[in-house]
Amino acid sequence: PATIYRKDYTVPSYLVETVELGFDLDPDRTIVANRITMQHNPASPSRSIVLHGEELELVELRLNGRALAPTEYKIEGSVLTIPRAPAQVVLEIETLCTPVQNTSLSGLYVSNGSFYTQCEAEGFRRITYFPDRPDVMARYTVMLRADKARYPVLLSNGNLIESGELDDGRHYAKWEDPFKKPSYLFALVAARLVCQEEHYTLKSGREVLLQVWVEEGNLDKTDYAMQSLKNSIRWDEERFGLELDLDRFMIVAVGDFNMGAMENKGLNIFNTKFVLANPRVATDIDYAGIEAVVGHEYFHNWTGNRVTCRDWFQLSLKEGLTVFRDQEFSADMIGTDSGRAVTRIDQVRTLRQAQFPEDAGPMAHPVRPDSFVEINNFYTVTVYEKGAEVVRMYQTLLGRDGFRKGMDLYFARHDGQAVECDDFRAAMADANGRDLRQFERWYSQAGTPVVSARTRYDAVKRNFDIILSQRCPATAGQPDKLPFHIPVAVGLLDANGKDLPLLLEGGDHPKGATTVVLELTEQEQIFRFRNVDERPVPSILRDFSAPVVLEYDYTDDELLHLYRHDSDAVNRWEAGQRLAMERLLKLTAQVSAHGDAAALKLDSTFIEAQRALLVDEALDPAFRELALILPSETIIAEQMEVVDPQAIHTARQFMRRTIGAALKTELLAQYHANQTPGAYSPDALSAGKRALKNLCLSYLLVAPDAAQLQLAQQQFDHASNMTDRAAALVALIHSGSDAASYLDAFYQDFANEALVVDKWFAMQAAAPATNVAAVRKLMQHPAFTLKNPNRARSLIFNFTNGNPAQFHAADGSAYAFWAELVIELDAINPQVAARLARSMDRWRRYAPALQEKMKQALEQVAARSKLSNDVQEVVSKALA
Ligand code: BAL
Ligand code: ZN
Repeated sequence: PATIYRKDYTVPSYLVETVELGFDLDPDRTIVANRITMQHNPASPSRSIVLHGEELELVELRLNGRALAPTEYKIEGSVLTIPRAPAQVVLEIETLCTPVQNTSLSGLYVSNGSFYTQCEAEGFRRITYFPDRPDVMARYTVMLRADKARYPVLLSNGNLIESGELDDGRHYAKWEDPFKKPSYLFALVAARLVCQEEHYTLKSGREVLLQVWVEEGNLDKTDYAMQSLKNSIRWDEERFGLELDLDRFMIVAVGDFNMGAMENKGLNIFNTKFVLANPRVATDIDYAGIEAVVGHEYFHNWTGNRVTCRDWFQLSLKEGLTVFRDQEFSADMIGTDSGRAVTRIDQVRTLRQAQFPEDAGPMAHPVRPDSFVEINNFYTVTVYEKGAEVVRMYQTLLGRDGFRKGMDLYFARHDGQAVECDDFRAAMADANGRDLRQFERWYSQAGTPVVSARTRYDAVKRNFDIILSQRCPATAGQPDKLPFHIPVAVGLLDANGKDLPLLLEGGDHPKGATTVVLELTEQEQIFRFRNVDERPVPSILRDFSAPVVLEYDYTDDELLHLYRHDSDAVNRWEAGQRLAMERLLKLTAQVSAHGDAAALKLDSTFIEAQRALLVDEALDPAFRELALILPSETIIAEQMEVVDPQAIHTARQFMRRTIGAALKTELLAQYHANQTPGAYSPDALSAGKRALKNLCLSYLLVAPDAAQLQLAQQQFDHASNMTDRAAALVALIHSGSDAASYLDAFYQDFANEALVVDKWFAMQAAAPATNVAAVRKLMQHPAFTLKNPNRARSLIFNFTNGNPAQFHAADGSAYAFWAELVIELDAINPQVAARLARSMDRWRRYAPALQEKMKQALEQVAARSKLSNDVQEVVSKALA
């Protein structure tokens, strides 16, 4: 397959003004009539009309009223070219497609008997021939016709302008989108659905109609999505002055969906996972996910839809920015500093768990990639989460007000346009009179920068110097990197743990500031703080001010000091993680050397630090929970030269068991102190209490006695919400006791709730006792199917990515399983298959015996003759 390069971008030869689409919807044979008015783009030297189409049967192609003979156009692969076209063109195209056979879930497809679409990135070309590229923006009118009994609800983008009856029990609906949009934002739904709706008044006084559409039987699970939508609308008005531009905004939930959700103009289509919730079926994490994703898709209406991407290399222009916006929304919804810090810690954990490994692996790419084979492979944690970090750094450098000025200028300049990441950066720079040229490297250079800090204290002159240097590891195609522009937020703690007022030489921060942002732009720089009366403990990279690895030679005492006192909650948490990581790495090395956990020891210093934190009632329960979670097995693996997954698991379990035993009294006390009686509420404080309580339970259940087992069993039996019920079940599964009867009971209770059945598979997939044979057995369960992405991910991905000790079993049996599943899934849904293929990204970091077997599995997949571009790109990069 061909590689596509950013440098090869050319403007579209023709620009589209209007699109009129007519659909006669039938699962086996949908007829799509498409009338496009277009005109030659004066900026293009080409007079060829270029259209994209895939899996379509072309019935007729007319140009300015005349049917074209097959000799008058050319179809090569997925490109249809009409050479020597006139300047003004009306194209009429009739095609056929077969939605019921579309298992890729890209384009028009059938889920549970109804029609849905997914067009980003390149799904529209599976619906009709079209210049399917984001810089072609047009106005759409859509006529939907379908059987009324089977598809009573007919939806598309924009406003409903007409509807009525047709012959033979059919009906129609005509929709018009008043805004021009790229084809990837097109959507239709024809389904048997019901909705929760509400009239909502915008700040301006204008009234809009909000709807959340779901399958019958799910109307008791739409309240939180609706509330989140209203909160999102209000937040974007208040924080960014951005108003909903449509009279009607719809969310539709569908069970078969590749992504989390999709921001189609006025008609967001969502994975059910991010809409449906009530206390019985959804956990606190599910509720938080719904708020974030509803916000995310809504915020795209401005950052993505009104201003879109020139080409798919610019994907982070809308995704990084919109993730940042949804992160800020979620933090503002909690509304407290400690709540904000908790959301920030979660973001850091995601980066370390998924983005740093990606940035160090064979699929490493810049936030704005230079090339790709399959764009669907670039909906990554780098484009999304690192992209959001890059946007966050503007705010860190420019301040909230400066960032807002930049946003205002961005919309003033580019509303209605398809633009580049550079345009966003220029708006930020110009609105603030700042030179952000060097900042461009965050978009163009892959890899996680390492910031190395040294300090020196001059007691006579009362100077404290922080010497920062930076480097960035080589990545594929980028052996050498230039220095980044890195904001490093710093504070200094005195011996009592108090923040010192800072006086940075050459700095222009306010007097008395206790955190200042150092701007590291060179390979090495010295920052001098004056009037420092004693050697302080530096708190560096506060609030995780840049997506980097920070190296600093902290002593244990310094880390303990920060862990006790740092006013910056993120760095306070970070100090605990460093203390834990040092120990985990040592313990892992010991297990590797001796083969078991017999001789392991955990020092009381660490245990006492954890005890003190656990019982510190001044701290937010959610913060205490995060502080007590040890770095994950994946994050530990990233710190090792040669990864030994079993040793990591053994060492981490040893540490959890030791903490569980040593803090038993406090864990029990906190377990009881953090109950949330009364009606369930997903608010941050209640959710934090449940999180802490359930973390205590999990520690108590690592090596439980009868009383502790009973605690979990009782929680399972009497839980009034899914958070507590699922947590009890997970604790029981991980305890090593026989949890079969609880698993059965859980399944029986929720067999009709697809999202809960996903949880049931997921918790078993990640359980320490689940080996590949057990996964194969679960695949035989009547509720399992590879065709539903959520189900496939729940069992297969949670095993390959969430159960490293079993996935890396010494005999390589799980690697063979992985290869089998990648191949099987590829025939069904290449996007999902390619995600699974990524489980092998880090294969070169394992011991030679494992490496050899992983390589064989990769080669087995690569050798298949009928691979999708998606999977081929991933495995060939892994093997390169
Ligand atoms: N645009 C794809 C789904 C999302 O990021 O919202
Ligand atoms: Zn998005």
